[in-house]
Amino acid sequence: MYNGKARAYTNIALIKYWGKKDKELILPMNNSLSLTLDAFYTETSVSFSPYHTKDSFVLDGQLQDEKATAKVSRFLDIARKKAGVNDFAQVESQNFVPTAAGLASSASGLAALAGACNDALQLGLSEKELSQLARRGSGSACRSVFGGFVEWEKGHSDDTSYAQVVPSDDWEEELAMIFILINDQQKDVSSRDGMERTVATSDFYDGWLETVSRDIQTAKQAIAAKDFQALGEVTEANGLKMHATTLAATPPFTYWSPDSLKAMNKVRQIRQTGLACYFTMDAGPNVKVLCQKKDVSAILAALQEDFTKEQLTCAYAGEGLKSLEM
Ligand code: 2P0
Repeated sequence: MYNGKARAYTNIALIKYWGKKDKELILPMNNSLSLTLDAFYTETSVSFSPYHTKDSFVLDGQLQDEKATAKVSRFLDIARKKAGVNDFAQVESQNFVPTAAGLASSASGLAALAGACNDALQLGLSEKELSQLARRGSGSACRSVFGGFVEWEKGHSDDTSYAQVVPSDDWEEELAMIFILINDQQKDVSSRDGMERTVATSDFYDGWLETVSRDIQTAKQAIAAKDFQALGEVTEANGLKMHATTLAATPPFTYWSPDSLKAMNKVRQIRQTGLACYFTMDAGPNVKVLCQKKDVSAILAALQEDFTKEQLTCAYAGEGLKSLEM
């Protein structure tokens, strides 16, 4: 029996990953840039043993079905191949999220699993190699290997596609992200299906690709200059462009719900009162608000005029993947 355990934090992209060039290797169409956050994380332990007769996956105390276990098994196969091991594994994961509002993240989950496998199988991977391995589980997971600002270099092969830290002189310590949890009755389009449909059919996808590298440059310059307005503006614009591509897909779809629009408008109103804050959204209805730590209480107070306290969670910069004692 050989065991490993690790913790990884979730990350939110300021410049989004949207579309795959290679589905098998999970190579993205464009670079992305994220902020790792402290509020949501996953702890995962894995134990391989010749006595296990199949892989099993327990998430938050619940034994998972075949479909969820198959996704974990596909990832374990990659790790097993690296180690030259054939044993089955028991995987146990716990998501730490402040409320049960659908914020469980594949980024923290697959990054933690990569770290746990690295320890259990004694793969001795560097951070760069851990990022490459996590990417095979879920694209955004490669960014959760690192803390603070992180860029995923799209690369052109398994070896060249990985994330690295964006130098920031610890500026992220001055920033925050407020999550506005939106309850939504809509049926989900998974990010995996959503990006596939968009790449295959959206008339706007070429426009997305044409501008995203410029957005990455703008974001990196803003981080280097500690220019919050510039970072906020490019974050908000890039997120809107990503969501615009879904409206031009066939069939069209959107992750926005009426309350998402209400939240976006509220953020614009708060900004007009002189408090710097900018929104972004991912493959779901929740709205995330990038702001500066010094403004958090004023922005929370303004958001509470339209949203309940339970809907609001504030996160700060988080750290990278960490090995834990079993
Ligand atoms: C991102 N998203 O950059 C973008 C923005 C959602 C919208 O990465 O198929 O779970 O496992 O590689 O990483 C969510 O997609 O997708 C995501 P897979 P993943 O954060």
